[in-house]
Amino acid sequence: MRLDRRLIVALDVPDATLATSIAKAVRRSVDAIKVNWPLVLAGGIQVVRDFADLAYVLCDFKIADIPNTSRLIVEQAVRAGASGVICHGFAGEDSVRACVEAAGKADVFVVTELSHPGGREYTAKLAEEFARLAVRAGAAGIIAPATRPDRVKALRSIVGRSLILAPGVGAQGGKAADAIRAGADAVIVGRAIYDAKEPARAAEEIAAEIRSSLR
Ligand code: 3DU
Repeated sequence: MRLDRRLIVALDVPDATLATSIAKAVRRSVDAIKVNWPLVLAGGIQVVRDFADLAYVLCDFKIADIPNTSRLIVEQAVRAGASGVICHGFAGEDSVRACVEAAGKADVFVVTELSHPGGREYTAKLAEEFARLAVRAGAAGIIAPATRPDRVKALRSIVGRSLILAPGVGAQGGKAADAIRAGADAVIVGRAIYDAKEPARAAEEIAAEIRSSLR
Protein backbone atom coordinates (compact mmCIF):
# COMPACT_ATOMS: atom_id res chain seq x y z
CA MET A 1 0.00 0.00 0.00
CA ARG A 2 1.46 3.33 -1.01
CA LEU A 3 0.96 6.04 1.60
CA ASP A 4 2.03 9.41 0.20
CA ARG A 5 -0.61 11.56 1.86
CA ARG A 6 -1.08 9.24 4.83
CA LEU A 7 -4.81 9.84 4.51
CA ILE A 8 -7.62 7.40 3.69
CA VAL A 9 -11.17 8.57 3.11
CA ALA A 10 -14.01 6.47 4.55
CA LEU A 11 -16.92 6.86 2.16
CA ASP A 12 -19.82 5.85 4.40
CA VAL A 13 -22.34 7.50 2.10
CA PRO A 14 -25.33 5.22 1.44
CA ASP A 15 -25.75 6.59 -2.07
CA ALA A 16 -23.49 5.38 -4.88
CA THR A 17 -23.92 8.47 -7.06
CA LEU A 18 -23.00 10.85 -4.25
CA ALA A 19 -20.17 8.59 -3.10
CA THR A 20 -18.76 8.50 -6.64
CA SER A 21 -18.76 12.26 -6.96
CA ILE A 22 -17.00 12.64 -3.58
CA ALA A 23 -14.51 9.91 -4.54
CA LYS A 24 -13.64 11.78 -7.74
CA ALA A 25 -13.30 15.07 -5.86
CA VAL A 26 -10.95 13.74 -3.17
CA ARG A 27 -8.98 11.03 -4.98
CA ARG A 28 -5.86 13.16 -5.45
CA SER A 29 -5.83 14.16 -1.79
CA VAL A 30 -6.00 10.63 -0.38
CA ASP A 31 -4.09 7.36 -0.68
CA ALA A 32 -7.12 5.07 -0.58
CA ILE A 33 -10.88 4.91 -0.47
CA LYS A 34 -12.35 2.84 2.34
CA VAL A 35 -15.71 1.26 1.61
CA ASN A 36 -17.95 -0.05 4.38
CA TRP A 37 -21.35 -1.73 4.52
CA PRO A 38 -23.53 1.40 4.25
CA LEU A 39 -22.26 2.09 0.74
CA VAL A 40 -22.04 -1.53 -0.46
CA LEU A 41 -25.53 -2.31 0.79
CA ALA A 42 -26.84 0.79 -1.01
CA GLY A 43 -24.87 0.53 -4.24
CA GLY A 44 -23.89 -3.11 -4.50
CA ILE A 45 -20.42 -4.57 -4.98
CA GLN A 46 -20.26 -2.57 -8.22
CA VAL A 47 -19.10 0.43 -6.18
CA VAL A 48 -15.90 -1.45 -5.36
CA ARG A 49 -15.41 -2.17 -9.08
CA ASP A 50 -15.98 1.48 -9.98
CA PHE A 51 -13.70 2.88 -7.28
CA ALA A 52 -10.96 0.37 -8.10
CA ASP A 53 -10.46 2.31 -11.35
CA LEU A 54 -9.86 5.48 -9.33
CA ALA A 55 -7.86 4.39 -6.30
CA TYR A 56 -6.72 1.72 -3.86
CA VAL A 57 -9.98 0.37 -2.42
CA LEU A 58 -9.98 -0.87 1.16
CA CYS A 59 -13.03 -3.01 1.91
CA ASP A 60 -13.89 -2.49 5.55
CA PHE A 61 -16.15 -5.53 5.89
CA LYS A 62 -14.90 -6.17 9.45
CA ILE A 63 -14.86 -9.85 8.68
CA ALA A 64 -15.39 -11.92 11.84
CA ASP A 65 -16.56 -15.39 10.93
CA ILE A 66 -15.37 -18.99 10.72
CA PRO A 67 -12.36 -19.40 8.42
CA ASN A 68 -14.34 -20.79 5.48
CA THR A 69 -16.87 -17.95 5.43
CA SER A 70 -14.11 -15.39 6.01
CA ARG A 71 -12.23 -16.79 3.01
CA LEU A 72 -15.33 -16.64 0.80
CA ILE A 73 -15.93 -12.99 1.73
CA VAL A 74 -12.32 -11.99 1.05
CA GLU A 75 -12.38 -13.79 -2.32
CA GLN A 76 -15.44 -11.82 -3.38
CA ALA A 77 -13.96 -8.50 -2.24
CA VAL A 78 -10.69 -9.14 -4.09
CA ARG A 79 -12.54 -10.34 -7.18
CA ALA A 80 -14.47 -7.06 -7.17
CA GLY A 81 -11.22 -5.09 -7.14
CA ALA A 82 -10.38 -4.53 -3.46
CA SER A 83 -6.68 -3.93 -2.83
CA GLY A 84 -7.18 -4.39 0.90
CA VAL A 85 -9.69 -5.82 3.36
CA ILE A 86 -10.30 -5.37 7.08
CA CYS A 87 -11.06 -8.25 9.42
CA HIS A 88 -11.52 -8.52 13.17
CA GLY A 89 -8.89 -10.03 15.42
CA PHE A 90 -11.43 -11.44 17.85
CA ALA A 91 -12.51 -14.16 15.38
CA GLY A 92 -9.19 -15.85 16.15
CA GLU A 93 -5.96 -16.71 14.41
CA ASP A 94 -7.39 -19.36 12.09
CA SER A 95 -9.93 -16.88 10.71
CA VAL A 96 -7.35 -14.12 10.26
CA ARG A 97 -5.00 -16.57 8.54
CA ALA A 98 -7.85 -17.62 6.20
CA CYS A 99 -8.30 -13.94 5.26
CA VAL A 100 -4.57 -13.47 4.61
CA GLU A 101 -4.40 -16.60 2.44
CA ALA A 102 -7.50 -15.69 0.46
CA ALA A 103 -6.30 -12.11 -0.03
CA GLY A 104 -3.25 -13.19 -2.05
CA LYS A 105 -1.52 -9.97 -3.07
CA ALA A 106 -4.17 -7.80 -1.41
CA ASP A 107 -3.54 -6.43 2.08
CA VAL A 108 -5.30 -7.57 5.22
CA PHE A 109 -5.69 -5.23 8.18
CA VAL A 110 -6.76 -6.52 11.57
CA VAL A 111 -8.95 -4.45 13.90
CA THR A 112 -7.40 -4.26 17.36
CA GLU A 113 -9.10 -1.74 19.64
CA LEU A 114 -12.21 -0.01 18.29
CA SER A 115 -12.07 3.79 18.41
CA HIS A 116 -15.47 4.55 19.97
CA PRO A 117 -16.05 4.62 23.77
CA GLY A 118 -17.47 1.08 23.69
CA GLY A 119 -14.16 -0.07 22.21
CA ARG A 120 -12.69 0.18 25.70
CA GLU A 121 -15.20 -2.30 27.11
CA TYR A 122 -13.94 -5.40 25.38
CA THR A 123 -11.60 -4.84 22.44
CA ALA A 124 -9.10 -2.73 24.42
CA LYS A 125 -8.54 -5.57 26.84
CA LEU A 126 -7.20 -7.84 24.09
CA ALA A 127 -5.85 -5.27 21.64
CA GLU A 128 -2.21 -6.25 22.21
CA GLU A 129 -3.11 -9.89 21.58
CA PHE A 130 -4.88 -8.96 18.33
CA ALA A 131 -1.83 -6.95 17.26
CA ARG A 132 0.50 -9.91 17.91
CA LEU A 133 -1.89 -12.20 16.09
CA ALA A 134 -1.91 -9.85 13.07
CA VAL A 135 1.87 -9.98 12.82
CA ARG A 136 1.98 -13.77 13.24
CA ALA A 137 -0.71 -14.30 10.61
CA GLY A 138 1.14 -12.17 8.05
CA ALA A 139 -1.34 -9.31 7.88
CA ALA A 140 -0.19 -6.05 6.30
CA GLY A 141 -1.12 -4.18 9.43
CA ILE A 142 -3.64 -3.25 12.06
CA ILE A 143 -6.41 -0.76 12.70
CA ALA A 144 -5.85 1.24 15.90
CA PRO A 145 -7.80 4.13 17.48
CA ALA A 146 -6.86 7.71 16.55
CA THR A 147 -9.09 8.70 19.46
CA ARG A 148 -6.44 7.25 21.83
CA PRO A 149 -2.94 8.14 20.56
CA ASP A 150 -1.39 6.49 23.63
CA ARG A 151 -2.89 3.19 22.44
CA VAL A 152 -1.54 3.72 18.91
CA LYS A 153 1.89 4.18 20.49
CA ALA A 154 1.57 1.04 22.61
CA LEU A 155 0.42 -1.02 19.62
CA ARG A 156 3.25 0.35 17.45
CA SER A 157 5.73 -1.15 19.88
CA ILE A 158 4.15 -4.55 19.20
CA VAL A 159 3.70 -4.50 15.42
CA GLY A 160 7.12 -3.12 14.50
CA ARG A 161 7.09 -2.03 10.86
CA SER A 162 3.62 -3.38 10.02
CA LEU A 163 1.21 -0.68 8.96
CA ILE A 164 -1.08 1.08 11.42
CA LEU A 165 -4.20 2.76 10.02
CA ALA A 166 -6.05 4.92 12.53
CA PRO A 167 -9.75 5.83 12.30
CA GLY A 168 -11.49 8.20 14.69
CA VAL A 169 -10.24 11.56 13.39
CA GLY A 170 -12.71 14.45 13.23
CA ALA A 171 -16.25 13.39 14.10
CA GLN A 172 -15.07 10.96 16.80
CA GLY A 173 -12.78 13.58 18.32
CA GLY A 174 -9.32 12.34 17.34
CA LYS A 175 -6.72 14.60 15.71
CA ALA A 176 -4.80 13.49 12.62
CA ALA A 177 -1.52 15.03 13.77
CA ASP A 178 -1.71 13.31 17.18
CA ALA A 179 -2.34 9.89 15.64
CA ILE A 180 0.52 10.28 13.16
CA ARG A 181 2.91 11.49 15.85
CA ALA A 182 1.90 8.49 17.98
CA GLY A 183 3.02 6.17 15.20
CA ALA A 184 0.12 5.72 12.78
CA ASP A 185 1.12 5.35 9.13
CA ALA A 186 -2.16 6.87 7.97
CA VAL A 187 -5.44 8.14 9.35
CA ILE A 188 -8.89 7.12 8.17
CA VAL A 189 -11.39 9.98 7.96
CA GLY A 190 -15.08 9.75 7.08
CA ARG A 191 -17.56 12.41 8.14
CA ALA A 192 -15.02 15.22 8.49
CA ILE A 193 -14.46 14.84 4.73
CA TYR A 194 -17.69 13.58 3.17
CA ASP A 195 -19.98 15.80 5.29
CA ALA A 196 -17.87 18.90 4.60
CA LYS A 197 -19.21 21.58 2.26
CA GLU A 198 -16.14 21.06 0.10
CA PRO A 199 -14.81 17.52 0.65
CA ALA A 200 -11.67 18.06 -1.46
CA ARG A 201 -10.76 21.10 0.58
CA ALA A 202 -11.42 19.29 3.87
CA ALA A 203 -9.18 16.43 2.75
CA GLU A 204 -6.44 18.85 1.71
CA GLU A 205 -6.60 20.55 5.11
CA ILE A 206 -6.19 17.24 6.93
CA ALA A 207 -3.35 16.25 4.59
CA ALA A 208 -1.67 19.60 5.39
CA GLU A 209 -2.09 18.95 9.13
CA ILE A 210 -0.44 15.56 8.66
CA ARG A 211 2.46 17.10 6.70
CA SER A 212 3.05 19.72 9.35
CA SER A 213 3.01 17.10 12.11
CA LEU A 214 5.94 15.40 10.39
CA ARG A 215 8.20 18.48 10.42
O1 3DU B 1 -15.95 8.51 12.27
P1 3DU B 1 -15.78 8.71 10.78
O2 3DU B 1 -16.97 9.28 10.07
O3 3DU B 1 -14.48 9.45 10.46
O4 3DU B 1 -15.63 7.23 10.12
C1 3DU B 1 -14.67 6.30 10.57
C2 3DU B 1 -14.70 5.07 9.71
O5 3DU B 1 -13.75 4.13 10.19
C3 3DU B 1 -16.02 4.33 9.68
O6 3DU B 1 -16.13 3.72 8.40
C4 3DU B 1 -15.87 3.28 10.74
O7 3DU B 1 -16.67 2.16 10.49
C5 3DU B 1 -14.40 2.93 10.62
N1 3DU B 1 -13.80 2.46 11.86
C6 3DU B 1 -13.83 3.19 12.99
O8 3DU B 1 -14.35 4.29 13.00
C7 3DU B 1 -13.23 2.67 14.16
C8 3DU B 1 -12.63 1.48 14.18
O9 3DU B 1 -12.03 1.07 15.28
C9 3DU B 1 -12.61 0.75 13.00
C10 3DU B 1 -13.19 1.27 11.86
